[in-house]
Amino acid sequence: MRNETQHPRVTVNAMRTYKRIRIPGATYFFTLTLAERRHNDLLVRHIEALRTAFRQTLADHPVVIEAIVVLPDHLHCLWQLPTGDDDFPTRWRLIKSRFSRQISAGERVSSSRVRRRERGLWQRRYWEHVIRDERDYRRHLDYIHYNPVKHGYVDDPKAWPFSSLHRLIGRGVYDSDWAAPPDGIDLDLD
Ligand code: NI
Repeated sequence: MRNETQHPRVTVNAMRTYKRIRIPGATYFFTLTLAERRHNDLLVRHIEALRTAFRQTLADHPVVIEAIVVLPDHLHCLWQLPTGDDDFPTRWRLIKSRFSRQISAGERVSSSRVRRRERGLWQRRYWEHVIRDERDYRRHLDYIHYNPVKHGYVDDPKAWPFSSLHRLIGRGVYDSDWAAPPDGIDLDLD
């Protein structure tokens, strides 16, 4: 995974065939994607299962979710990790498996099939990026909230229900008429 940050406390952990840069207390942008993307709307169809997986995981391993958008087959979010904590891989592993287990349980399939689906529902790899500065933060914030328009689901970002845009408009981070991508959205991240 590519990361352009420079930081004195960087530790690089070898994970299988690639490396992740882990910085305690940093803010990260993540993209997680289902393995099967064609005609797959599992994440929004089972949004309550996804919320439960997040809630259970973050209860024991808190993060500040600065922003999030859930699309039918992938999600993007910005997390701020607690001071001294760099363990996002554990959090994502738990969220992914807890979501998968709820879906599998609901579909009453054989236990071997459940195990296969639990492994295979999500892409094993995910994208992470350490936020470098305010400008980088804002770019990724806007990227997240514009994403439902980028992917063609809605014309107005506010029309997408599974997004933190509404919450951030409420807090005054965005104007209530925010709709068009400002100059900053030049990211090509899916
Ligand atoms: Ni996307």
